[in-house]
Amino acid sequence: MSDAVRSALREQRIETPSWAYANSGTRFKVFAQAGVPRTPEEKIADAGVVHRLTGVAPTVALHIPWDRVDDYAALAKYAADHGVDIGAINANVFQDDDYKLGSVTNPDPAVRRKATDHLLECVDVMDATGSRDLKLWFSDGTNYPGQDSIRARQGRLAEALREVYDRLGRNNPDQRMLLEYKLFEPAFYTTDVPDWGTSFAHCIELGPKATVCIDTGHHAPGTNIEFIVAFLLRAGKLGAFDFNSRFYADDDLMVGAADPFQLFRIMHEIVAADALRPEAGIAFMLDQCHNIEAKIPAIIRSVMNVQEATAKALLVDADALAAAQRSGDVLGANAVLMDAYSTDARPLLRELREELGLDPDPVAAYHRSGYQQQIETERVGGQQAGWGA
Ligand code: PSV
Ligand code: MN
Repeated sequence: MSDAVRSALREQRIETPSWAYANSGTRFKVFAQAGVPRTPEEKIADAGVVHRLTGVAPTVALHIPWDRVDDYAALAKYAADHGVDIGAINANVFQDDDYKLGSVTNPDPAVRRKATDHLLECVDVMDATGSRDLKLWFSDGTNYPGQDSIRARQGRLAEALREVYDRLGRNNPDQRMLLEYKLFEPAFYTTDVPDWGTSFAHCIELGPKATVCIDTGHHAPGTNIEFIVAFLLRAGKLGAFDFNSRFYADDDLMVGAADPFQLFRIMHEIVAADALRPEAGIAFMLDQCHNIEAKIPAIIRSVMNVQEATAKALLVDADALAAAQRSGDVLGANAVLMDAYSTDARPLLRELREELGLDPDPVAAYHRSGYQQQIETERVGGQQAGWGA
């Protein structure tokens, strides 16, 4: 492994989401697990363990109000004491009764005001935690043709985004807005931010602090996600990933579980554009739910899956690829990519972890650590965190 590959892997940063440590499920059933956090602090403690074992997950994203506390500066201090920083602040304008017909696109101006105020509150939270990124996902849309004006809703969306955008950076010039899209669900007919093009257009209108967040689970089957990655990278408008994988709709399974080749192709575009470096400003985040599997080992596994895909992307022989592409050698170019993808990157990553003083097998290290038994014994009573809690 070349020094460049080694140092790129050492520098890689993957953010874990607070909600992945909590209980989750489908609309049919949430299965509770023993030892699940009851407070934002306990979620952060779990994120600290994932970082300690993997060495590449130094930030944890919060979701407001799921992670609402009285003192966010104190929460950031608590996180630092556990070896992690607070990452993106995710707004939540999808769980109040008021939002039945939408949040920032609701036909009622009073509901729009309430939703926009929540987004502004999230920027206040960012000021207190030192977070750079505000991540916005809107469940807004309609279920039936004629229900509302599609065009008017776009106008209302633009207005709310503008107000929030203009509030960014008052105390921290690095603050950014990440606008996430999702094809459908919960709205079934129109969704107000359904695809990367809509998100891109709003981000362009807003200005340089607004960029697109690609949630890998939010596309129609067969969508070429690496094309979207390449396009947005060229335009300087790719801000972040919400990594997960899907077999059918938004399944929120472990990244790299359903289609590791797709993850490799995505990471190849990132590496080819030299966008892996933290200074490139792309946040590599997980957005997953572990409904039936043990949560902390699943999150560790997910971090490792991203590392593996990244290592393979870094192993692509860029010179050989460029030469084959220049000479129109279709099979040769494809072979260069497939050679890298077919390489077993696990020994390299084990070596790297040892160099960093980590256990080469973080999942086994977790099972040996006794942490799971500890949280199962200690976290008894109280209300386990989960959707809406
Ligand atoms: C919506 O499906 C989404 O991907 C958004 O990122 C939300 O914030 C997150 O899931 C909630 O789990
Ligand atoms: Mn997401």
